Amino acid sequence: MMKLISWAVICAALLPSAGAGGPHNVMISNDSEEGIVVDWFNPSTGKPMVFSRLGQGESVRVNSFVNHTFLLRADGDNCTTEELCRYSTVVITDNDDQVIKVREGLEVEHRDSSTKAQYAAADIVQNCRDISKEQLAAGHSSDRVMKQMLSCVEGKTAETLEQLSERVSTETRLREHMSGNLENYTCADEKIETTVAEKFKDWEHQNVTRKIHLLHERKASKIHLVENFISPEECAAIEAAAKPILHRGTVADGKGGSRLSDHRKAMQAGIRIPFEEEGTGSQGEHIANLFRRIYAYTNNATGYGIEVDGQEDLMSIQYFGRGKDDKSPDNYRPHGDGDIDGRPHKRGGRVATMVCYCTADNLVGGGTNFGNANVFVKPKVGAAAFFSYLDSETRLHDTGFTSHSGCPVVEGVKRIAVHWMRIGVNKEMPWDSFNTLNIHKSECEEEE
Ligand SMILES: *[C@@H]1O[C@H](CO)[C@@H](O)[C@H](O)[C@H]1NC(C)=O
Ligand SMILES: *[C@@H]1O[C@H](CO)[C@@H](O)[C@H](O)[C@H]1NC(C)=O
Ligand SMILES: *[C@@H]1O[C@H](CO)[C@@H](O)[C@H](O)[C@H]1NC(C)=O
Ligand SMILES: *[C@@H]1O[C@H](CO)[C@@H](O)[C@H](O)[C@H]1NC(C)=O
Ligand SMILES: *[C@@H]1O[C@H](CO)[C@@H](O)[C@H](O)[C@H]1NC(C)=O
Ligand SMILES: *[C@H]1O[C@@H](CO)[C@H](O)[C@@H](O)[C@@H]1NC(C)=O
Repeated sequence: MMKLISWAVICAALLPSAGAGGPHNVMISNDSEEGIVVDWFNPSTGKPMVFSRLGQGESVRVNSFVNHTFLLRADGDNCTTEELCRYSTVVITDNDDQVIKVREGLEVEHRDSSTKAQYAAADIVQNCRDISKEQLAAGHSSDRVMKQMLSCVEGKTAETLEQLSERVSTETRLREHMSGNLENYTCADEKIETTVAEKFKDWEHQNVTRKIHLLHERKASKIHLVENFISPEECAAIEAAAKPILHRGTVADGKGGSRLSDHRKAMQAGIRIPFEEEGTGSQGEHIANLFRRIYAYTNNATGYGIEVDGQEDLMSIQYFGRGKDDKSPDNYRPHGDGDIDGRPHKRGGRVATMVCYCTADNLVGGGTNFGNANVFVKPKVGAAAFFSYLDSETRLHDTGFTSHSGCPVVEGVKRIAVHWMRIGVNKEMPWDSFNTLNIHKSECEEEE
């Protein structure tokens, strides 16, 4: 319900001071638990005067001018206007479409045309989230709710934000905002299966043809599922190499190093590639074969043309379920493996990842969820999830579609062999001559 103030009564009080910008249409609404009193500061006397009282669902519209000040206070407070208890003030800006919402604790949200895009995005997400909540409550599957939420947000952003120049950054923000909320629903759904691809292709390598599911296909971001990518012998060789050196995983610390974090809870072991064992029929040869296959596939899928020299080790990562009551299950919260901020590639930075599924014994949870791309991969022994996050032509990184999580492992064991691929490394400048900010160590030393 909109409270209408008689213009005749207030116009006199709201006359502009000389040279002030406006008038601007301003709406003030009560979004709080308590009644709100709106006082207007008379510029000539400097004294507040009661302009409106806003009860349940009420708002008031007024034409006002730049620098006019309104005072907002709780109706219930036993205060005189001279001696205020709790209050907030708001100053009218020189922009159109001003909306002032008074929230809990007299917190003021003041929007205008300059902040519109930002708030439009938040509103759309809120609105779509409310719809999704209702659907979840009505017992729809979380997969279906997620799809509906995505199309809700996409549909609305297209119509609402098209005109606004902030489109790209807003959509990125939206996707992140949204996937944060959907992440938990998706991971908690035990029945969810791997996303069904719209397109498939075959990849032939050394006389073996493998089926590829193209789950997400953009220039700067691709997500593929490769069937029968890793053999049982290869998995066994990796597990044997990992066993004596398993330790708790770490994350980059933003200062060039790494640290322990609850966002990444799993055991891992880095496995050096024993190229010297190639052609010997040993266990090490299996590992080297897999490694070369990873590069063959990556180059085929992306055109990066990268080589095995100077690259990171293979990583064996193992997640152990401890049951539904475990408050802190093994998982890896949403993250990008390299830069996914749309910016140009930094030399030596990661550009693609291969996740090979080796063990999924009695597994509950543990899916790989690409929340922003609406892609979910359920671990399947022998298969691999491939994703890349650099456009090989423009050399610009993905804008967030390959952000992914390792869902909490509730029961069973998940073992994966992961490899992160980089561009700009070689024998002379291997990956570990760069720190986690992709600054080559010699550059740091020069600066110091
Ligand atoms: C509003 O206030 C600011 C800061 O005091 C001042 O710089 C500006 O000129 C004022 N604008 C008008 C239109 O009075
Ligand atoms: C408000 O405060 C005055 C002075 O302290 C007091 O006399 C009066 O009873 C109070 N009114 C209410 C409704 O609390
Ligand atoms: C999702 O789960 C994580 C970990 O339990 C929690 O920290 C986070 O707040 C949850 N997010 C939402 C939106 O519920
Ligand atoms: C990728 O492999 C397929 C067949 O396996 C082949 O037809 C295609 O030309 C390859 N593409 C590139 C870019 O190497
Ligand atoms: C693939 O098959 C062809 C023809 O049978 C054979 O000549 C070639 O050596 C095979 N290549 C590999 C890598 O096994
Ligand atoms: C603001 O006014 C108070 C007192 O009338 C009501 O109790 C609140 O419900 C109302 N807030 C909203 C959001 O309408």
